[in-house]
Amino acid sequence: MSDRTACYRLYWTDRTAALLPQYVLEEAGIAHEIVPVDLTAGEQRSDAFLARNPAGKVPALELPEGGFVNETAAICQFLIERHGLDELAPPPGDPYRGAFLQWLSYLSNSVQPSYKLFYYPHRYAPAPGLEDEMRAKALELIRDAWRPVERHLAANGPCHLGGRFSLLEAYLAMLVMWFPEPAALLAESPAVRVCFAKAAERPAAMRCLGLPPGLAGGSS
Ligand SMILES: N[C@@H](CCC(=O)N[C@@H](CS)C(=O)NCC(=O)O)C(=O)O
Repeated sequence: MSDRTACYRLYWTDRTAALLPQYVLEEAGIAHEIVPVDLTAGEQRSDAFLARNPAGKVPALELPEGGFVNETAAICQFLIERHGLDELAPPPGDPYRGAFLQWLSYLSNSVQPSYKLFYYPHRYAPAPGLEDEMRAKALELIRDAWRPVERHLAANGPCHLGGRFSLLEAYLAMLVMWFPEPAALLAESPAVRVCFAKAAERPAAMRCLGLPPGLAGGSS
């Protein structure tokens, strides 16, 4: 689409958190343009990109009327509210609203950042040459971050909000796919696997989040 003001522009990189707002846009059929950002070339640190998102991260969402909303959870929540996508999140006043916000915050603030240490060990290792140790430690932290999710889903699943599908299942599925061996995480977290399968029932989630067919098995 050539008219910059006609639709949302999502600054996006494959296999990153940008896949989640892409999923919301596609699930809801909202007109948008994907603008690839080359993280390996450091494009996120260019002046042009920092003017879009001062944090130097994807995703960044440019609004049709101008201006930006950044941060994965905020972008998704913003789109859901603005377009009345109640099937993706309980609206204010809904009895499930509190639980939705709780788990949105947990996935965004605890599970998602735990992966940073694994994927950017050079940034966090206490000294050069300790990247392998950092990655091993990071895997422990990632598993620790998943434990409360597994506990909650085992007691209250199959979805975060019981039987009610929401954005949270897609968020979980994206984060499962970031695990070095997603099948291993699903094997050791049976309730996460069932929840992952709920996301895999949605064609837009399969497509946008790159979920491999058959990975979760059934959603029994
Ligand atoms: N809190 C931000 C984190 C975004 C983030 O860390 N994005 C990563 C990709 S998943 C990124 O852009 N990394 C590039 C870098 O750190 O240089 C959000 O949830 O949107």
